[in-house]
Parts: sequence; C-alpha cells; structure tokens
Amino acid sequence: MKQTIVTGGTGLVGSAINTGVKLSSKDVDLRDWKSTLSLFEDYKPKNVIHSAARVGGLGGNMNYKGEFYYDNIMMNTNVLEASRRVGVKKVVSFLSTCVFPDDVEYPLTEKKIHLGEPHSSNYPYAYAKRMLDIQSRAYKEQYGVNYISVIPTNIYGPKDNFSIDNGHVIPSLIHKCYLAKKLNTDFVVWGSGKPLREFIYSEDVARLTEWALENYNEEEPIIFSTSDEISVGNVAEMIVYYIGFKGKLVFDDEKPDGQFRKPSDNSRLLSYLPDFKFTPIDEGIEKSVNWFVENYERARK
Ligand code: NAP
Ligand code: GFB
Repeated sequence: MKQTIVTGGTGLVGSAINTGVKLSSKDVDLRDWKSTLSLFEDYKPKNVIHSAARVGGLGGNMNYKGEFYYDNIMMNTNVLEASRRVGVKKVVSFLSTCVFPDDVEYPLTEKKIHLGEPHSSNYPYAYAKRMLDIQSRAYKEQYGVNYISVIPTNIYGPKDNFSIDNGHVIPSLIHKCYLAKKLNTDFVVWGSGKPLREFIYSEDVARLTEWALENYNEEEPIIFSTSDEISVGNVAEMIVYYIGFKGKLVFDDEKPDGQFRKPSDNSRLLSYLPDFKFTPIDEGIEKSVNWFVENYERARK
C-alpha cells in the first residue's frame, strides 16, 4: 500500500509537490475507466492528490471546449470512483476560481460556487470542475470518505505550459517576450491589458496542498489565494523587466480580454494559516523567467 499518489505529478502543481508517487499520462490515461481502476488496485493508496486535468488559458479553453469538458469530467469521475472502490481515505482535488459564476457579488467566497453560470470563455471546464465538488460531497455522504477540494486562483511558476496559443497569461507572455527579444520584434499582449487577476506561485500551492492533505477536512472547498489583484498590463511590464526586453510592448485588441476580474476572499485559508508567507509576484515572475530561459529546449511550449 502506497501512502499517497499524485495524479498530474509532471504538471505545474504536481511537480512542485514534495510527497507521494508522481503519476502522469504516461502511467495511465485517467479518462479510461478500466486502466484507472487497475492502476488504483495496484497501488491501493491511502491518500490521493488529484491534480491531473486538461488545463489551459483563455485561448485553450475557447478553442477546445468539447475536449476540456470530456477530458476533465471523465478523469475526475474515474479518479474519485476508483479511489472509493480501493478504500482511499482522503482525496484532495483541484477546482479553480474560474469555476465561480461570472455575475456574482464580489469577493468570491466558497459558498458562491454554484450560484450561476460561469464565464462564457470557460464554462465547459468550469462545470466539469464544479462536479468534482458535487461528487466529493455525495461520496462523503453515502460512503463516509473524506474527499475534499481546493480552489486556487491563477497559478504560475517553473515547469508551466509555455504554449503561446493555449497557455495561461504569465507563461505565454514570458515565451512571447523571450522571442521578441531574440528576434527583435514587438512584444504583443492580448486585449487591453486592463483585466485584473490574482496569481499564486506554484510552490505555494504545493505547500498549501500538502497542508490540506493532513489538516483540512471540511465539506466545503477552500480558496487558495493571495487576494492581491494585479492588471495584465502590470504583469507584462514585470516580464519585460526580468527578460530585459528593450523593444515595444503593444496591446492587440483583436484578442479577447476574457473575464474582467475574479477577486477572491481568502479569509477561510487565513483563519487556518494566518502567518502563511505567499511568494511575492515579482519574485515569482523572476523565478519563472529564469527557469524558462535556462530550460528553453525542454520546456512545454
Ligand atoms: P498541468 O501543468 O497542465 O499538468 C497536467 C497534468 O495532468 C500533467 O501531469 C499531465 O500529464 C496530467 N494529465 C493530463 N491529461 C491526463 C490524462 N488523460 N491521464 C492522466 N494524466 C493526465 O496542470 P496544472 O496547471 O499543474 O494544474 C494542476 C491542477 O490545478 C489541475 O486540476 C488544474 O485544473 C488546477 N488549476 C490550475 C490552475 C493554473 O492556473 N494552472 C489554476 C487553478 C486550478 P502529462 O505530463 O503526461 O501530460
Ligand atoms: O491566464 P489566462 O489565459 O486565463 O488570461 P483567464 C488571463 C488574461 O490575460 C486575459 C490576458 O485577460 C487575457 O486577455 N492575456 C494577455 C493573455 N496576453 C495574453 C496571452 O498571450 N496569453 C493568454 N493566455 N492571456 C483561465 C481559465 O482564465 O484561468 C482557465 O480560462 C483556468 O479555465 C485559468 O481556470 C486559471 O484567467 O482569463
């Protein structure tokens, strides 16, 4: 019996987690029920950190709505059902602040998850993620298992997906700014640069996930957030500084802004961990830029 397995162990979050056996799609396709169950029967883990998912930024979500729904709903359903069948005591699953309703009173709190339609750019992913909360609660009620979920804001850090079309804003802009410096071209940022986001560093999410595995047992999920908003334009300027780009930064208003903001309330987290030290955004961006520059050849892009 393995103590803990980590699905998505090669991803941005999974690779930063310091516990358990790390699994990736090379070990098992979690969309496939039979191979998922047989893997769980082999490992018979006590705990599961379920970070595997079909993940992407604004572009990825808008371009692959069907796949983002199918891949995530299948993986999540299979992992929780296989977990219960082999006697897993605790599962920690990941939602995201993009699952919240688009039109709801801010700030976002854990109780508001199901109070309306998510944003049009990512509703398939958002609904598939909401069902993780539903399945975890239903299994807790019928089978008495302790399956919880956590809700991070936008995450960034080393080993991210630096795809220019499908990645999240920070890794995509780091990649684009790196190329603009190398090729002496303009650095193009999508949209107006005005939207606001809350970013949390991957290693902070990993530490909070390890804490939740041992300490968080409430039925309701818990938001992982710094509750500090910053504009996309300011993030782009920070990336210009750490890449050392001297050319022109331009905004492409042909490209979407997506959801304008999704400010979250982290008071539940701080009620448990009042002294948690979040990595400051400038320090996190510097580390992410340095990792990308040093690992350009092998980075996901
Ligand atoms: P990521 O970097 O894209 O990593 C995804 C992981 O899932 C990889 O290890 C991948 O394995 C694995 N995977 C994908 N499809 C699979 C399949 N069919 N079968 C088995 N494994 C599969 O993701 P992340 O950014 O670390 O996200 C971790 C969790 O946090 C996800 O649940 C995500 O929804 C959530 N989240 C992410 C963000 C964010 O901004 N990144 C924000 C909020 C919540 P391979 O390496 O083999 O492909
Ligand atoms: O990170 P991002 O793709 O996802 O985009 P969301 C954030 C903001 O950055 C949007 C702007 O306002 C974009 O217009 N942006 C500017 C860019 N330049 C770029 C660029 O080159 N690439 C990208 N990607 N954005 C996602 C959800 O929403 O949040 C996912 O779609 C997931 O499902 C993720 O939950 C955490 O924050 O808009």
